[in-house]
Amino acid sequence: MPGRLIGVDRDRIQVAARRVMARCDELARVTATPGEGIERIYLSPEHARVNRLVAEWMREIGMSTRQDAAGNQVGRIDRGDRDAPALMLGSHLDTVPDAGRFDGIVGVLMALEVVRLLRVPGEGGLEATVPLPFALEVIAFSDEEGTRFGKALLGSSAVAGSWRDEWWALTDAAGVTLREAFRDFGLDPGRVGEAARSPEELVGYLEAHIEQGPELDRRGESLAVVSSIAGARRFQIVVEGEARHAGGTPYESRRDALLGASEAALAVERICRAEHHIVGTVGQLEAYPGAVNIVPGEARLSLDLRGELDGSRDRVWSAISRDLDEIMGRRGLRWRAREVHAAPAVFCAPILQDVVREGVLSTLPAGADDPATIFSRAGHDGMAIAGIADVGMLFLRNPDGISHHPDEAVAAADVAVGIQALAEAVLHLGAEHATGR
Ligand code: HGY
Ligand code: MN
Ligand code: MN
Repeated sequence: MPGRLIGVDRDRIQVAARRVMARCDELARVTATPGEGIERIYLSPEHARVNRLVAEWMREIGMSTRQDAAGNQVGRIDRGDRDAPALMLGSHLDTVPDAGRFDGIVGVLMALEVVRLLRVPGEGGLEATVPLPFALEVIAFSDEEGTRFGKALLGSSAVAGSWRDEWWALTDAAGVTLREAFRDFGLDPGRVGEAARSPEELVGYLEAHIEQGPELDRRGESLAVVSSIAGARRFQIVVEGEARHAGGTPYESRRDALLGASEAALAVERICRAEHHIVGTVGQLEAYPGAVNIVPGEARLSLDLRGELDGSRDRVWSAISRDLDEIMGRRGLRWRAREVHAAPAVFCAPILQDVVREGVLSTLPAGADDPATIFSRAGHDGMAIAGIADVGMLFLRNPDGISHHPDEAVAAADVAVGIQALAEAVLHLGAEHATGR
C-alpha cells in the first residue's frame, strides 16, 4: 500500500525531528544529579517535573491530559466518538543512573510529533490527513527501568492491571518503601488500581525506541521492525562466608564470600556466552563488611538474565544455579537468590509488525527491500502492556548500540524518518481497522 501521509512535506518532518532533539536536551536537564549526568527515577521531583513539561507539550497539540494513579503521564485526542478505543503510543521518561538522553524519551517525543502530524483540520492539522477510526493516546510511562526499587515496569504494570501488593514493601537505597514514595509523590496507594486499562479501551500499543544494540548500525539502516522483546529475570544473590582478619587468616582457613561471588560472575559470562541469544549480566557486586583489612564474610550481587525465549533462558538459570552450588560448595560458602523482577518474552503482534514495516517502507525508495526485523534484547514497557493489548515496536539506529551511557546517541535524520514511519504505521493501522482487519 503506498504511503498515506499525504500533504506532509519533508520540511515539516525535519522541523518535527529538530523539535524532538531539542526537547530531549531539555528533558536531559531535569536530573537529580545536575553536572554529573542524567538520573530521573520513579516518584522523584524530577519525575514530577518532566510529567508537567510533557503535559504542556501534549496540551499544545490539542490533547487532553492526566497523570494516572501510578504517575504515568497520559494525553488523548479523540476522533469524534469520545468512547472509541485508542491506539496508545509512547515510551518511558524514567532513566537508569548516568543515563543517555534518548532511551525512552525519544519515543515519547516522537509519539507527540506523530499526533501533531495526524491531527485533523479541526485540531490545526492537515486538510489531507486520513481520518482514523480510533482515538490516539500518548503515554509517558513512569518507571520502565526499575532503577529505584529494583522491580522494572512498575508504571506499565499498573496500566496493565498486573500490579502486585507485595511490591509496596519494596525499598529504595535510602530504605523508603514504594508505599511511602507513592504518598510523598502525592499518589494514593489504595487507588493504584485506577490506572488499569481494559483491553476494550485499546486497539494496540506502538512504541518507537532506540535499538540499544549494534544491529542497525552494522547494517547501515535507520529503522527496523521489532519481532519480539526478550524475556527478563532479575535476581539479588547473597553469598555467605566468614569475615576474618585479612592479615592473620591463612588462605586454607578462609571462606571469602567476595571470591565466591567473583567466580559466580565469571560463571554467568561463561555459561551465557555458550548459549544462543541469552545474556546474563552482574551489574552490582558488593562486599561486606567492606573494610580493607577484613576478609569479606558476605557478598551481594545482582543478576540480570534475558533470552529471546523464556524456556532457554530458564534452562540457563538452572545451569548457573548448578554452577553456583559447585563454586560455593568448594569454597565452604552458602548462597541464596531472591527473584526481584520477571517479565516473559513478548512477541509483537503480526498486524503491528506489518504496519510498522509498511511505515518504514514508506520512508524508503520504491521497490526497496523489506527493512530489518530484529528481536529486542532490551526490555520495554510493551512487556507489561502485552497483557492487555497488541504490542508493536519501531527501532531507531543507535550508533554503536551505546545505551545506558551518556554517549547514547541517535541521529536527527533517523528521528525524522522514524516519525514519518510511525505516522504512516498509524495510518496503515487505521486503514486496516476501517476494513475490519
Ligand atoms: O534494561 C533494559 O533492557 C531496559 O533498558 N530497561
Ligand atoms: Mn533502558
Ligand atoms: Mn528504554
